[in-house]
Amino acid sequence: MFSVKSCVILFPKISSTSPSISCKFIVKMARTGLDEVSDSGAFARTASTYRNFISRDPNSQFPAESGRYHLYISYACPWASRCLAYLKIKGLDKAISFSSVKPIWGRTKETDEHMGWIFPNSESEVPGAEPDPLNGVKSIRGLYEIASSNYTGKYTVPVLWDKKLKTIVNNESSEIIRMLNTEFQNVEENPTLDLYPTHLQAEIDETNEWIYNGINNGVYKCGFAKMQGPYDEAVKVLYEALDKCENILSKQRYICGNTLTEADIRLFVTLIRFDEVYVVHFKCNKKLLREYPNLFNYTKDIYQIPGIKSTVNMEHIKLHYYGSHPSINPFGIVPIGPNIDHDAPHDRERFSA
Ligand SMILES: N[C@@H](CCC(=O)N[C@@H](CS)C(=O)NCC(=O)O)C(=O)O
Repeated sequence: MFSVKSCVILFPKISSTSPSISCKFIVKMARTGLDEVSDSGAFARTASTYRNFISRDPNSQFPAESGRYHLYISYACPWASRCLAYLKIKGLDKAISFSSVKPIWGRTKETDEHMGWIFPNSESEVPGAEPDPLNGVKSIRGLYEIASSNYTGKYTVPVLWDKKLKTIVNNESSEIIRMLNTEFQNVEENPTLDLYPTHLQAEIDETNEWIYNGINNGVYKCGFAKMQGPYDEAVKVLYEALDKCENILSKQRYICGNTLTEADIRLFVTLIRFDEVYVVHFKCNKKLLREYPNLFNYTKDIYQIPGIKSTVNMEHIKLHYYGSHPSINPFGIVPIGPNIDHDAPHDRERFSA
C-alpha cells in the first residue's frame, strides 16, 4: 500500500503561545502522479475516475452531438495527445473543440501547495496554450471541482467536458479514443477510418496490454521509481518491449499488420517523446529510439500522417517534463537536444499493400 510518502504533510505547527507543545497536522491525499509510489519505491498509477461514455444514441445521457463537447489537453501529455490525434485524423476537430493548458505545472490554488495543470491568463502568454474558454477556471483542478465537490483523485488531462451538463464525461484516454472512433460518425469528416476494426480487436487489445505495461506506462515506471530495484525491473521490461516492437516492425508497416490501428496511435505518443525526453529525464538510456531503424522510421511514418504533426508540440513536451518534476530535475533546466527531424524521409512504404 501507499506509504506516508504519498501524502503531502504540512507539519508541524508548534504553538508558541501554549506552555505545552501542541502540534497541528494538516494531511492532504496525494494529488499528482509523482506521489504514486509504493513502499517498495515503484511507481503505481491509480485508475482514472470519470468513465462515462458518449453514445450515438440520441436518448443517452451523453449523446454524440456536434458542438457539445470540449477536450481539455496538454500538448505535453502523451495520454491527452492520443485523443487529440483522434480528433485530427477522424476529422472531428470542428465538432469537438479543444484547448491546451500551459506546459509547466504551477500552483493550482493559493490555499494549498498542490502543483498541476494551469491555464495561461492570455492567449499570448504561452503559444499553444489558452485561457479556459468555457468555465473561466484557472486550473484543470478547477474543472474537477465544478464536476464534483468531493473529488479526491488526481487532476489529470485529458478531460472530455460536456458543455451542456457542465461536467466531466470521461478522463481516461483509452476510453475517449474508443468513443471518438465509433460514436461520432454523423458529424466527423473521416467516418470510414476505423482504428479498432472488429477483425483486429483481439490483436489490438493484446498488443495494447504489453505496450502499455512495457512502454507507455513503462517509461513512467522508470522515471518515477524511487529505488534501484523497481527502476531496474521497469527498464528491463521497457527494452524487451521495444525490442519486440522492432522485430514486429521489421516485417510489417504497423504494429498490428499493414493497416494503421489504435495500437499505433497509442504507441506513437510515447515514441515521439522518447529521445527528446525519456532518455534523459526518465533514465531510459540503454538504447536511443534512433538506434532502432524500424521503430525510428515507423515514428516518422506516423508523424507524417496528415494531421498528426499538429498534435506534437515539442516545445510544450520538453518544457513540461523537465520543468514540472523538481524531484527529478530540481533546477528545471531543459537539455538542448536532440531536435530530431521527424519530417525526414522514412522507408516504411516498402510494406504497403
Ligand atoms: N490513465 C490516464 C492518465 C492521464 C495522466 O496521467 N495524465 C497526466 C499528464 S501526462 C496528468 O494529467 N497528470 C497530472 C498529475 O499527475 O497530477 C489516461 O490515459 O487518460
